[in-house]
Amino acid sequence: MAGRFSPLAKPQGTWWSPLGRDERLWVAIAAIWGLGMFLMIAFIWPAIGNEQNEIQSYRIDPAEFHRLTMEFTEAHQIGEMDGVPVVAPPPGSDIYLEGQQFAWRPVVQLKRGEQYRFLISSRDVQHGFSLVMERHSVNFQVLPGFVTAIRLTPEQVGEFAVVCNEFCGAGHHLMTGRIIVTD
Ligand SMILES: [Cu+2]
Repeated sequence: MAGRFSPLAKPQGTWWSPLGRDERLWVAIAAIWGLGMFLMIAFIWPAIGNEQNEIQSYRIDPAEFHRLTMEFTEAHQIGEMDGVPVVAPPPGSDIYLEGQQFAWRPVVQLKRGEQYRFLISSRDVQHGFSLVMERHSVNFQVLPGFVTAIRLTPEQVGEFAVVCNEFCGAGHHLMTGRIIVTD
């Protein structure tokens, strides 16, 4: 009796007996399904999908990233929106976008059909970067100390919200950035 509740004792019952027919079937279905999803993600969508974003990341000192963002903002500022600077960098340029409790800085104004490279990082805590834009819908984590770089060619004119998708504090719900695309 004493051995019955010992983790070393052989368990009682029949659950360790060989798999039954139904169990084998369900394990096989799950394995095939998993393999199918792996093939879709790794090979099929990259070959035929049109929402593929080339995403890179590298390490950076948050203070250095902040300095680069300020430098970039000063160089290209054209105005202000709700206390956040608005920048209009030339096509082809690198764009620094910094998340901070509770805002994305700066607001970026782009030209339709031109390519830009976004460099995105956080100054303080973990944030989420979520953008819904034709061919460029992305959603990823933004961490202090890491830069996420994405190439973006806006093909639609309009105002796009950058939503923080990671709960980052009391003002999280207010943390919306802006990307403006003009002709
Ligand atoms: Cu946030």
